Amino acid sequence: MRIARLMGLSGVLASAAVSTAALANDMTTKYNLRTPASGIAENLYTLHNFLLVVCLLIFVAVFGVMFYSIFKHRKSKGAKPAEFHESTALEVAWTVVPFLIVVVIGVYATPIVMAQKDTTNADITIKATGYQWKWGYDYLKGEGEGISFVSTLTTPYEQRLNEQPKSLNYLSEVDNQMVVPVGKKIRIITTANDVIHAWMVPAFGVKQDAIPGFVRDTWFKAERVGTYNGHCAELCGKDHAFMPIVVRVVTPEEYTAWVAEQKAKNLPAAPAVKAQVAQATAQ
Ligand SMILES: [Cu+2]
Repeated sequence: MRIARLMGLSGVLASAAVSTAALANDMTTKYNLRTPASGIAENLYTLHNFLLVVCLLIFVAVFGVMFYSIFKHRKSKGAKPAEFHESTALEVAWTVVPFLIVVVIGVYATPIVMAQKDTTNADITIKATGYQWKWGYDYLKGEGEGISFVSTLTTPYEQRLNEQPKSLNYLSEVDNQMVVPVGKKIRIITTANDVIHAWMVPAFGVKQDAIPGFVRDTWFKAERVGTYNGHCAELCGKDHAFMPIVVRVVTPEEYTAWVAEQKAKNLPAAPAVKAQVAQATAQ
Protein backbone atom coordinates (compact mmCIF):
# COMPACT_ATOMS: atom_id res chain seq x y z
CA MET A 1 0.00 0.00 0.00
CA ARG A 2 2.72 2.41 1.09
CA ILE A 3 4.81 1.40 -1.91
CA ALA A 4 1.84 1.98 -4.19
CA ARG A 5 1.49 5.46 -2.75
CA LEU A 6 5.21 6.12 -3.22
CA MET A 7 5.04 4.95 -6.78
CA GLY A 8 2.15 7.32 -7.26
CA LEU A 9 4.35 10.12 -5.90
CA SER A 10 7.19 9.33 -8.30
CA GLY A 11 4.58 9.27 -11.09
CA VAL A 12 3.54 12.79 -10.12
CA LEU A 13 7.21 13.88 -10.16
CA ALA A 14 7.74 12.32 -13.59
CA SER A 15 4.65 14.01 -15.02
CA ALA A 16 5.83 17.32 -13.49
CA ALA A 17 9.07 16.92 -15.50
CA VAL A 18 7.05 16.30 -18.65
CA SER A 19 4.80 19.31 -18.15
CA THR A 20 7.92 21.43 -17.44
CA ALA A 21 9.09 20.57 -20.94
CA ALA A 22 5.65 21.40 -22.34
CA LEU A 23 5.86 24.86 -20.77
CA ALA A 24 9.25 25.52 -22.31
CA ASN A 25 7.82 27.85 -24.90
CA ASP A 26 5.70 29.82 -22.51
CA MET A 27 7.32 33.14 -21.59
CA THR A 28 4.83 33.68 -18.80
CA THR A 29 5.68 30.55 -16.84
CA LYS A 30 6.77 31.13 -13.29
CA TYR A 31 8.04 27.60 -12.75
CA ASN A 32 10.62 27.13 -15.45
CA LEU A 33 13.67 28.77 -16.96
CA ARG A 34 13.10 31.60 -19.42
CA THR A 35 12.50 30.54 -23.04
CA PRO A 36 16.02 30.36 -24.54
CA ALA A 37 16.81 33.03 -27.14
CA SER A 38 20.47 32.11 -27.75
CA GLY A 39 22.39 28.92 -28.49
CA ILE A 40 24.07 29.03 -25.08
CA ALA A 41 20.74 29.44 -23.29
CA GLU A 42 19.39 26.50 -25.33
CA ASN A 43 22.34 24.34 -24.24
CA LEU A 44 21.96 25.41 -20.63
CA TYR A 45 18.29 24.52 -20.77
CA THR A 46 18.99 21.04 -22.15
CA LEU A 47 21.73 20.53 -19.56
CA HIS A 48 19.35 21.64 -16.82
CA ASN A 49 16.67 19.16 -17.94
CA PHE A 50 19.24 16.37 -18.29
CA LEU A 51 20.48 16.97 -14.73
CA LEU A 52 16.92 17.01 -13.43
CA VAL A 53 16.33 13.58 -14.99
CA VAL A 54 19.62 12.27 -13.52
CA CYS A 55 18.56 13.57 -10.08
CA LEU A 56 15.10 12.07 -10.48
CA LEU A 57 16.50 8.63 -11.41
CA ILE A 58 18.88 8.67 -8.42
CA PHE A 59 16.05 9.79 -6.16
CA VAL A 60 13.73 7.00 -7.34
CA ALA A 61 16.49 4.34 -7.19
CA VAL A 62 17.74 5.26 -3.69
CA PHE A 63 14.33 5.70 -2.09
CA GLY A 64 12.97 2.67 -4.00
CA VAL A 65 15.67 0.39 -2.57
CA MET A 66 15.31 1.94 0.88
CA PHE A 67 11.55 1.64 1.16
CA TYR A 68 11.50 -1.79 -0.48
CA SER A 69 14.05 -3.04 2.09
CA ILE A 70 12.18 -1.51 5.01
CA PHE A 71 8.94 -3.11 3.84
CA LYS A 72 10.27 -6.49 2.76
CA HIS A 73 12.60 -7.11 5.69
CA ARG A 74 10.54 -5.68 8.52
CA LYS A 75 10.90 -7.05 12.02
CA SER A 76 7.21 -8.07 12.28
CA LYS A 77 7.87 -10.56 9.47
CA GLY A 78 10.69 -12.05 11.55
CA ALA A 79 13.51 -10.62 9.44
CA LYS A 80 17.03 -11.07 10.80
CA PRO A 81 19.64 -8.39 9.96
CA ALA A 82 22.15 -9.57 7.36
CA GLU A 83 25.87 -9.24 8.03
CA PHE A 84 27.95 -8.02 5.11
CA HIS A 85 30.68 -5.82 6.55
CA GLU A 86 33.73 -5.12 4.40
CA SER A 87 32.12 -6.30 1.21
CA THR A 88 34.70 -5.26 -1.36
CA ALA A 89 32.34 -5.67 -4.28
CA LEU A 90 29.77 -3.38 -2.67
CA GLU A 91 32.34 -0.72 -1.76
CA VAL A 92 33.81 -0.72 -5.25
CA ALA A 93 30.32 -0.44 -6.74
CA TRP A 94 29.23 2.53 -4.62
CA THR A 95 32.49 4.33 -5.39
CA VAL A 96 32.62 3.63 -9.12
CA VAL A 97 28.95 4.23 -9.98
CA PRO A 98 28.78 7.81 -8.55
CA PHE A 99 32.18 8.53 -10.09
CA LEU A 100 30.90 7.50 -13.51
CA ILE A 101 27.77 9.62 -13.05
CA VAL A 102 29.94 12.67 -12.24
CA VAL A 103 32.18 11.95 -15.24
CA VAL A 104 29.15 11.78 -17.57
CA ILE A 105 27.84 15.10 -16.18
CA GLY A 106 31.30 16.67 -16.52
CA VAL A 107 31.75 15.48 -20.11
CA TYR A 108 28.36 16.92 -21.01
CA ALA A 109 28.72 20.24 -19.16
CA THR A 110 32.36 21.19 -19.84
CA PRO A 111 32.02 22.17 -23.54
CA ILE A 112 28.98 24.31 -22.67
CA VAL A 113 30.82 26.13 -19.89
CA MET A 114 33.83 26.65 -22.18
CA ALA A 115 31.61 28.00 -24.98
CA GLN A 116 30.11 30.46 -22.49
CA LYS A 117 33.59 31.84 -21.80
CA ASP A 118 34.67 32.14 -25.45
CA THR A 119 34.30 35.86 -26.12
CA THR A 120 36.59 35.93 -29.17
CA ASN A 121 35.58 37.17 -32.65
CA ALA A 122 32.73 39.36 -31.45
CA ASP A 123 30.89 41.52 -33.99
CA ILE A 124 30.02 44.23 -31.47
CA THR A 125 31.55 44.98 -28.07
CA ILE A 126 29.51 46.84 -25.48
CA LYS A 127 30.67 47.87 -22.03
CA ALA A 128 28.02 47.58 -19.33
CA THR A 129 28.81 49.61 -16.23
CA GLY A 130 26.84 49.07 -13.05
CA TYR A 131 25.94 52.13 -11.00
CA GLN A 132 23.84 52.41 -7.87
CA TRP A 133 21.21 51.97 -9.39
CA LYS A 134 21.27 52.02 -13.17
CA TRP A 135 23.28 50.66 -16.08
CA GLY A 136 25.58 52.60 -18.39
CA TYR A 137 26.21 51.27 -21.89
CA ASP A 138 29.16 52.21 -24.10
CA TYR A 139 29.38 50.72 -27.57
CA LEU A 140 33.13 50.22 -27.85
CA LYS A 141 33.67 48.30 -31.09
CA GLY A 142 31.78 47.30 -34.22
CA GLU A 143 28.76 48.96 -35.77
CA GLY A 144 27.49 51.64 -33.41
CA GLU A 145 30.94 52.39 -31.94
CA GLY A 146 30.84 55.59 -29.91
CA ILE A 147 27.22 55.32 -28.80
CA SER A 148 26.92 55.79 -25.08
CA PHE A 149 23.94 56.15 -22.78
CA VAL A 150 22.55 55.39 -19.36
CA SER A 151 19.58 53.08 -18.85
CA THR A 152 17.32 53.88 -15.91
CA LEU A 153 14.11 52.38 -14.57
CA THR A 154 11.01 54.28 -15.66
CA THR A 155 8.34 52.58 -13.55
CA PRO A 156 6.78 55.39 -11.45
CA TYR A 157 7.52 55.21 -7.74
CA GLU A 158 3.77 55.33 -7.00
CA GLN A 159 3.39 51.86 -8.54
CA ARG A 160 5.77 50.40 -5.98
CA LEU A 161 3.59 51.86 -3.23
CA ASN A 162 0.42 50.46 -4.87
CA GLU A 163 -0.84 54.02 -5.30
CA GLN A 164 -1.11 53.43 -9.06
CA PRO A 165 -2.03 50.29 -11.00
CA LYS A 166 1.08 48.36 -11.98
CA SER A 167 2.16 48.60 -15.61
CA LEU A 168 2.56 45.52 -17.81
CA ASN A 169 6.34 45.67 -17.61
CA TYR A 170 6.39 46.64 -13.96
CA LEU A 171 10.03 47.12 -12.84
CA SER A 172 11.25 45.84 -16.23
CA GLU A 173 10.98 49.09 -18.21
CA VAL A 174 13.77 51.55 -18.86
CA ASP A 175 14.21 54.88 -20.63
CA ASN A 176 17.03 53.67 -22.93
CA GLN A 177 17.08 50.03 -23.95
CA MET A 178 20.25 48.33 -25.09
CA VAL A 179 19.74 47.65 -28.81
CA VAL A 180 21.60 44.88 -30.65
CA PRO A 181 21.21 43.18 -34.03
CA VAL A 182 19.92 39.61 -34.26
CA GLY A 183 22.38 36.83 -35.15
CA LYS A 184 25.50 38.84 -34.29
CA LYS A 185 27.97 37.93 -31.58
CA ILE A 186 27.76 40.60 -28.90
CA ARG A 187 30.56 40.76 -26.35
CA ILE A 188 29.58 42.41 -23.10
CA ILE A 189 32.35 43.83 -20.94
CA THR A 190 31.18 44.34 -17.39
CA THR A 191 32.52 46.65 -14.75
CA ALA A 192 31.06 48.85 -12.03
CA ASN A 193 31.47 52.33 -10.68
CA ASP A 194 30.69 51.81 -7.01
CA VAL A 195 29.86 48.34 -5.69
CA ILE A 196 29.57 44.88 -7.25
CA HIS A 197 26.60 44.44 -9.59
CA ALA A 198 25.89 41.61 -12.07
CA TRP A 199 24.60 41.80 -15.60
CA MET A 200 22.09 39.01 -16.17
CA VAL A 201 19.74 38.22 -19.06
CA PRO A 202 18.33 34.71 -18.52
CA ALA A 203 16.96 34.29 -22.07
CA PHE A 204 20.54 34.66 -23.40
CA GLY A 205 22.06 32.41 -20.73
CA VAL A 206 24.22 35.29 -19.54
CA LYS A 207 25.15 36.27 -16.00
CA GLN A 208 28.38 38.08 -15.23
CA ASP A 209 29.50 40.01 -12.17
CA ALA A 210 30.33 43.69 -12.72
CA ILE A 211 33.15 44.52 -10.31
CA PRO A 212 34.57 48.00 -9.63
CA GLY A 213 38.17 48.27 -10.79
CA PHE A 214 37.99 45.03 -12.76
CA VAL A 215 36.84 44.05 -16.21
CA ARG A 216 34.97 40.82 -16.90
CA ASP A 217 33.37 39.73 -20.11
CA THR A 218 30.65 37.49 -21.44
CA TRP A 219 28.81 37.14 -24.75
CA PHE A 220 25.57 36.21 -26.44
CA LYS A 221 24.19 35.83 -29.92
CA ALA A 222 20.44 36.45 -29.94
CA GLU A 223 18.62 34.09 -32.30
CA ARG A 224 15.27 35.88 -32.34
CA VAL A 225 14.18 39.51 -32.51
CA GLY A 226 12.26 40.73 -29.49
CA THR A 227 12.70 42.43 -26.16
CA TYR A 228 14.43 40.54 -23.39
CA ASN A 229 14.82 41.57 -19.82
CA GLY A 230 16.99 40.77 -16.88
CA HIS A 231 17.96 42.27 -13.57
CA CYS A 232 21.02 43.11 -11.56
CA ALA A 233 21.95 39.80 -9.96
CA GLU A 234 24.29 40.88 -7.19
CA LEU A 235 22.88 42.52 -4.09
CA CYS A 236 24.12 46.09 -4.51
CA GLY A 237 22.23 48.26 -2.07
CA LYS A 238 18.77 49.60 -1.38
CA ASP A 239 17.63 49.88 -5.01
CA HIS A 240 19.15 46.60 -6.18
CA ALA A 241 15.70 45.48 -7.35
CA PHE A 242 15.22 48.65 -9.39
CA MET A 243 17.98 48.55 -12.00
CA PRO A 244 16.56 46.31 -14.73
CA ILE A 245 18.32 45.33 -17.94
CA VAL A 246 16.29 45.55 -21.15
CA VAL A 247 17.79 44.38 -24.43
CA ARG A 248 15.93 44.98 -27.70
CA VAL A 249 17.03 42.60 -30.44
CA VAL A 250 16.30 43.98 -33.91
CA THR A 251 17.06 43.07 -37.53
CA PRO A 252 20.43 44.27 -38.90
CA GLU A 253 18.64 46.93 -41.00
CA GLU A 254 16.75 48.25 -37.99
CA TYR A 255 20.00 48.25 -36.05
CA THR A 256 21.73 50.33 -38.73
CA ALA A 257 18.82 52.79 -38.61
CA TRP A 258 19.00 52.92 -34.80
CA VAL A 259 22.74 53.60 -34.94
CA ALA A 260 22.18 56.46 -37.40
CA GLU A 261 19.47 57.88 -35.16
CA GLN A 262 21.69 57.71 -32.07
CA LYS A 263 24.62 59.32 -33.87
CA ALA A 264 22.37 62.10 -35.18
CA LYS A 265 21.10 62.63 -31.65
CA ASN A 266 24.46 62.65 -29.90
CA LEU A 267 27.39 63.41 -32.15
CA PRO A 268 26.49 66.80 -33.71
CA ALA A 269 26.04 68.13 -30.20
CA ALA A 270 29.62 67.28 -29.30
CA PRO A 271 31.40 69.88 -31.53
CA ALA A 272 28.89 72.52 -30.37
CA VAL A 273 29.64 71.76 -26.73
CA LYS A 274 33.39 71.75 -27.46
CA ALA A 275 33.04 75.16 -29.12
CA GLN A 276 31.16 76.50 -26.10
CA VAL A 277 33.82 75.17 -23.74
CA ALA A 278 36.58 76.67 -25.89
CA GLN A 279 34.73 79.99 -25.91
CA ALA A 280 34.23 79.93 -22.15
CA THR A 281 37.90 79.14 -21.44
CA ALA A 282 39.07 81.82 -23.88
CA GLN A 283 37.12 84.53 -22.07
CU1 LIG B 1 23.17 46.27 -8.96
